[in-house]
Amino acid sequence: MGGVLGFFKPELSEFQKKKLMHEFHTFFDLNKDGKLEWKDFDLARQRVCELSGWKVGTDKYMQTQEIFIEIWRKLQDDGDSNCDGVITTEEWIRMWESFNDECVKKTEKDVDAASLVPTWLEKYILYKFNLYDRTGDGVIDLEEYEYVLSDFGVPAKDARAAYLMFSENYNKKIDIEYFRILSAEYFRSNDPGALGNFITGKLTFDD
Ligand SMILES: [Ca+2]
Ligand SMILES: [Ca+2]
Repeated sequence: MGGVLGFFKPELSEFQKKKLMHEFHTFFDLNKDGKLEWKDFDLARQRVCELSGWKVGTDKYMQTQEIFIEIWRKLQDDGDSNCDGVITTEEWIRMWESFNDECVKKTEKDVDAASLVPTWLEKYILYKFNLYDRTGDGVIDLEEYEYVLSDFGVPAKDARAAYLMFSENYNKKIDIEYFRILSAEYFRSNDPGALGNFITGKLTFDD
């Protein structure tokens, strides 16, 4: 939206930072030690294989491993500014600020800057979609969404309320195209009315 109006601030708002920190703590920092390392991605990799029933040595298992190594490597390139193998919360926010800053420069070229995401995040969004889409029919339904989020500690009633919001009362199918739009809004948008704000099952960022 910012891109359309040609007005896009390089600094992140408190609202944007809260969304990013929520994502960091809930979905990325899986061992809950307050920092991101390969360990967290290795846990995510194991979790997706377990949830999907992919056994060690199968093609799916190997592919998942490659995808997670790639996501972590690219995220480290972008975010681990002191190259110590750890992404702290400060580095995480700084990475998003510099990405935001890069996007501001692109608005001059008529790009909708608010919909841009880093390349590692494109891969992460795809992983997340596949994690939710348990039956593999190309659409995330309410049951799948609720089930996967419960694994991350999100209460079922919050998951249901969030789904109702971003699916616009079940009128919109949550396919990969729509999921990508919602995810980009979550990570990038400063619009409190963006439906993508609800994609993680968190209903408010006022606290
Ligand atoms: Ca961690
Ligand atoms: Ca670091």
